Amino acid sequence: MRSISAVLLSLACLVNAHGYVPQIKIGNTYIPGWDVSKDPYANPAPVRVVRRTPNDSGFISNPTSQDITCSIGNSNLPAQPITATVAAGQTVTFLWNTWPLGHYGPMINYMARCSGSCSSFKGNTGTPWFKISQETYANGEWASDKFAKNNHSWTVTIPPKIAAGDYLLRHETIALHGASNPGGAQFYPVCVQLTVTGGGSLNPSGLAFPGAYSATDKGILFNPYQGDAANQAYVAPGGPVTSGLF
Ligand SMILES: [Cu+2]
Repeated sequence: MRSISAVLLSLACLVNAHGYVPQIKIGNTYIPGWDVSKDPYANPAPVRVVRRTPNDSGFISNPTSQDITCSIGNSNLPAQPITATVAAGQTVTFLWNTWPLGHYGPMINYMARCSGSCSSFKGNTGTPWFKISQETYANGEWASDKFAKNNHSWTVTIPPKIAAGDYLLRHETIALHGASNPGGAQFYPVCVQLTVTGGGSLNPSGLAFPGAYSATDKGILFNPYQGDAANQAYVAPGGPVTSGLF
């Protein structure tokens, strides 16, 4: 049975625009992201390090669609011609414009080495992706609520041991408030184009987007209201964090 609050949250979901990433921060430097409220309408289209989407801040409900790679419509849009430079071991902070409490779910981060230039790399074929970090549920709180309470920002550390080069960083939250039914999970991925400097010699890969997720994965078809999430031992989709990166 769905609680009243679950129903209200679902309604809020329908009428409110969802969050997006209008700004990122690397070290102490703020860099424009993709502002869904303005950037799709600007002419000429702005050049950004965060991959563009149409005028859509909604969610993806089919984890095997082309949209799962880098957000809605991204596979049909030209990639951006620039990257942001970050040293291996340094952090990238995603400064979302908003995020609601109660969109229970994990925060997950992946990377993929751009084959050739990131400006011509879609990331939607082969298995270039690897998981670099994730948080699920800890200390009585979903990672998504920790994110919402932290001024809807999330900081990702670039693994110190990956090889220097150009990469996509795929940052994602999955909202599980409606995920007890198949197709009810909501995916919110966003990709940023990075040039990683320094680093080590590792060149991990192994995951595909689309491909890494299916609608019936335990971490995707999941009822977050069925008792304490800790007792359900929630396991995020996409497998474990790649070992040896840090
Ligand atoms: Cu929502």
